[in-house]
Amino acid sequence: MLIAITRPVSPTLAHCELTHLAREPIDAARATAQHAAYEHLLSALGATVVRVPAAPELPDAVFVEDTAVVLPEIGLITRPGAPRRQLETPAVAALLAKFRSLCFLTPPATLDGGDVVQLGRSLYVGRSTRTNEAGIEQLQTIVAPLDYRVVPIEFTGCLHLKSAVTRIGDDLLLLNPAWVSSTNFESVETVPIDPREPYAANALRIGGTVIHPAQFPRTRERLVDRGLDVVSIDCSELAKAEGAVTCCSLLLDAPSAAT
Ligand code: CIR
Repeated sequence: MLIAITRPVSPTLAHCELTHLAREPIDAARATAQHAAYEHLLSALGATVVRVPAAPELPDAVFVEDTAVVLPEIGLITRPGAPRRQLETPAVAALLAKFRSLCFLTPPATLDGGDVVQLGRSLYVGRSTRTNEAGIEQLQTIVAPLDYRVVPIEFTGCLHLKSAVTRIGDDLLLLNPAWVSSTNFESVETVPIDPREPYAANALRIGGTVIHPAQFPRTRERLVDRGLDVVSIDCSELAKAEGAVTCCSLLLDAPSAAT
């Protein structure tokens, strides 16, 4: 069964970390409603939503993607690059331990799950303000025996690699060419976002469906033209906190008995 790990929106979301966006008021109640619709959609698409307990005092706790990298073989608990966000990981680890053997990054490594794009046995990892060389090296050491290769990627313009590129098909990526070069992903086809929608590359694929932010209709058009099944969702309030659709869940397969 497909498990989607999520975590409630904190009432302190307006105090979130921000890197590329100017701070503006965030309506936590509206963000909570958008998050509830997101969870509902995950359920409708066949996922069992399992929530990490709320952490009202941790503004960015809703962005669970950054706290772990989940592979079929292991769950790697990260050390998020924003020090305040490292407080988010223990509760995620406690829950993820029900589904995976856990590994942990250790200092001085930092790595955000939002910087890791998986394509088969390749883990593309963005060099970012959150993910450092030690983080990439420790990831490599942990996953090499499991037969994964780690490919460091340069990108620019956004917080995480997954803001610039995400997987929307078995061998298909949605990508902002202004932020990351498609030449990094050899032998994989890419769909470029509409250049007027720079934040539109973050999409979440579940089965044959692509969840995509409703704020980006022009890029959606490109996905639909491509024959993809797209469900648009309003995550405009979470976007003010520099989040989008991948960052609010960790998706993993688990045997039915594990829940
Ligand atoms: C942060 O700066 O860490 C949060 N405000 C946003 C994190 C979004 N995470 C993601 O896209 N993977």
